[in-house]
Amino acid sequence: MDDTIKHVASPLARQTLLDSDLTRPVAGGRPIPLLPWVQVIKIGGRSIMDRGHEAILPIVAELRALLPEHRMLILTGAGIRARHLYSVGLDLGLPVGSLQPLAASEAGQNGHILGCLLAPEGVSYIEHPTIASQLAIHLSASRAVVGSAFPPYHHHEFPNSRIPLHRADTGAFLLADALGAAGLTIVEDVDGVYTDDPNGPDGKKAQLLRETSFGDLAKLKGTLPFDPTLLEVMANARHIERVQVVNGLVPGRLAAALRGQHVGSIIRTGARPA
Ligand code: GWN
Ligand code: ATP
Repeated sequence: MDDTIKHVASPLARQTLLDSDLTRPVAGGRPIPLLPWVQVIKIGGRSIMDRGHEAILPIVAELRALLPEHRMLILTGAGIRARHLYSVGLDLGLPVGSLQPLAASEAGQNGHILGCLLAPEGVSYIEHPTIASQLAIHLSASRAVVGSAFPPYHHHEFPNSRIPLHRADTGAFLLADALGAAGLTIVEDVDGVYTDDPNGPDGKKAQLLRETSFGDLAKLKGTLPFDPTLLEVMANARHIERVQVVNGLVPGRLAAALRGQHVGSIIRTGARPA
């Protein structure tokens, strides 16, 4: 009977996945970049979208002008409606995994708004499952698509915080790194990352960090203009070596960043050159 047993030849078949010394020979390699030509752009929910047409229309014009030069995945953050949602949900005692999809849907709404405004250029909002499995074909049919920057954890959200830890900035980075994208630009309402919140009580003393790293930012005592978990995922980045944070309220900054100019804060990640 022995010769009827089928043995599956696999270097991982007979050993634990818990010992990294044993898995490294097969699992230690760098993953292939899936879409090395796509530029990922995260548009702030609170910092840009919540300001309405005064902030949104110039950004839309800039994105439109960039279409002939770049193929883009434009991802939107959630903004003030999610913050209101957190306060109502937390008051009711909802678990973090229930708050996460509710807040994520606000990021999606902002994406739908951008998708409508860029529709004449052939740009559409595409759903998370479409980003996961059909991004290449959509970006072959159109120069750009819009999606939600929130990572879709739902009830798989991590339970060590009452507010979802991984929000739009982290989601945009995770996606850009998984795709092996050409770059990630985060669009905010400040000139970049400062030593402290430039709009806070000690804002006048805050200094702009034109060039910094995830490690240096982790040592900063104050707040950041993005989810703190972004620093954790940057530490383990595989492809994206630097992220630029730019001020989307200043015309031309986003376009200049995509053309390779240093117009905001450049944050170096833990990814090593290939
Ligand atoms: O609904 O605006 O995708 O792209 O995290 O899940 O909460 O969903 O629970 O494909 O799967 O609200 O319905 O919504 O923003 O996330 O989407 O219109 O299952 O296209 O149905 O991973 O868009 O939405 O909110 O992104 O971030 O139907 Mo929305 Mo979001 Mo649409 Mo999506 Mo969530 Mo789907 Mo999903 Mo849910
Ligand atoms: P979302 O997309 O999640 O809605 P957002 O990216 O649009 O969010 P915020 O989360 O509000 O926007 O982040 C931008 C704000 O962060 C800035 O307006 C600024 O006041 C604040 N901020 C806090 N700390 C800093 C810092 N160290 N440097 C720069 N800005 C900071």
